[in-house]
Amino acid sequence: MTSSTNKLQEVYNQLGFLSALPVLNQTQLREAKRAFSELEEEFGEEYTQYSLHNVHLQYPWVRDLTQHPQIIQVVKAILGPDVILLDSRFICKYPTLKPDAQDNEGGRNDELPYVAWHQDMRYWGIAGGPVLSVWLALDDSLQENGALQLIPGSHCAGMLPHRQATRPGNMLSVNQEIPEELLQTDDAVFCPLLAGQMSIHDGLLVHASDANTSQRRHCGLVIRYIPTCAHPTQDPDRPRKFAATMLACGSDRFNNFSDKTT
Ligand SMILES: O=C(O)CCC(=O)C(=O)O
Repeated sequence: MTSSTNKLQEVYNQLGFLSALPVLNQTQLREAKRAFSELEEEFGEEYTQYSLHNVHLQYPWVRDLTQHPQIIQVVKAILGPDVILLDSRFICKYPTLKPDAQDNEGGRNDELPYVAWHQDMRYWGIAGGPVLSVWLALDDSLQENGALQLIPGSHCAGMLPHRQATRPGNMLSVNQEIPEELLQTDDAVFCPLLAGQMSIHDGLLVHASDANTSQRRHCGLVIRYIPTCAHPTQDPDRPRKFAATMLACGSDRFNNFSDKTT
C-alpha cells in the first residue's frame, strides 16, 4: 500500500468523504455530456431529472464511466481490491431561473427539487460492509446550482432515524429525511466540483442538497460500490432487488449477489 493510498484512507475515514478528485479529461467529459444530451432529447427533462436509474446496463458509455480507471483506483483504495458496482443513477437539477426573469417565476424555492438530509445506507438493505457513493459531475456543481452538502464526521454516529419529509420537492425515492433537530447542520460544508471531478462519500455520512436556483444545469452520475463481502439484508419496509450489480474489479469469492435478488 502506498503512502498516498494511506493518506486517502485516513482522510476518508476521518471525514467520511473526499472531494474534487479528478476523473474525466476534457475529451471524455465532452463525450459524456454529448451522450447525456441524447438521453435528454430521447426521454425529456422530467424523466432525466431522476429516472435514469441503472442505465449502465443499457448504455456502454455509462458502464464505461462506472469502470473509469480513475474512479476504480480510488474505490479500491477505500474498499479493497474486490468491489461490486451496486447501483447507478443520473441526478439532474435543471435551471429554474430563466435568463430574463426578474424573479424566479418557475416556482417558490421551497417547491423546487432538492435532496433532504439523509444517509444512503438507510434504505439500501446492505450489511457486512460499507457502501461508497461516487458523485461524478457532468456540470460544474456549485453552491448556487445545488451542490452536495455534507456533515463531516457524521458517518461515525451510526444510523440516524429517518421519517417522511414534509417539505415538497424531495427527490429521494422514498421521500426520506433525517429531522434537522437531530443534526448539526451548522457544521455542514458544500462540496463544490468542477465538471469531470468526483466526490466520494460513505454510506453513513449525512448529506443533502438545495434546489438549483441558478441558470445553470446541475447534472451528475451517482454510482454506489460495495466490497464483495457485503450482502443484502431483508428490509420488510422496502424489499429490494439488486438487478444491476456487476463486478467492478477484482474477484468475487462470496457470490452474495449472484442471483441478483433478495
Ligand atoms: O445529488 C444530490 O443532490 C444528492 C445525491 C445523493 O444523495 C447521493 O449521492 O447519495
